Amino acid sequence: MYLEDRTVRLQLWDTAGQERFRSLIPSYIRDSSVAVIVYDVASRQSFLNTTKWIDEVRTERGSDVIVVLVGNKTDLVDKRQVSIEEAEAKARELSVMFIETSAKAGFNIKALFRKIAAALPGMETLSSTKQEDMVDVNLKSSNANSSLAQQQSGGCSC
Ligand SMILES: Nc1nc2c(ncn2[C@@H]2O[C@H](COP(=O)(O)OP(=O)(O)OP(=O)(O)O)[C@@H](O)[C@H]2O)c(=O)[nH]1
Ligand SMILES: [Mg+2]
Repeated sequence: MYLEDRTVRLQLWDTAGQERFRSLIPSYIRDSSVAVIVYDVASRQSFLNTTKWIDEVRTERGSDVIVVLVGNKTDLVDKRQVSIEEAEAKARELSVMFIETSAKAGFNIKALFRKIAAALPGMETLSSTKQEDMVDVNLKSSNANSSLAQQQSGGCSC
């Protein structure tokens, strides 16, 4: 995919979520830069299950891996069991990225992959990533008068 002036090649490995394939998953995790953990917004149980998957990824790779929690099937509006707020709170608490999608409606799929690509090591300089990771830094001078004088003279206060 193209991200601003860069070409990013993503290799995707789709693991099976069923319990009987569980023992195979650590070998996928070990070689991956990103883990995308998908639940169904119409299934509270699938949302609850994501905790153990996130734990498993963290146990295997610590902070060397980017984790994205994805709430899929947003098209099932009347069947929703997990709110976006609850999922966002969980993602914040576990320090993982989060996005809601609908594979069926094609909603946010491109955004998901752009988010993943932009979060990869070495992509920090992209303006699209800088925006959401930006932190407000308030530089306060101990001498209010000198700060004011600098501003008035057009000087930089940093
Ligand atoms: N309504 C709706 N159904 C979806 C969406 N995405 C997938 N599905 C359906 O959900 C079911 C499960 O989809 P899969 O892609 O097999 O899910 P999976 O997580 O890969 O399942 P495993 O490979 O068994 O772990 C299928 O019937 C899909 O058609 C979506 O965005 N909306
Ligand atoms: Mg599958």
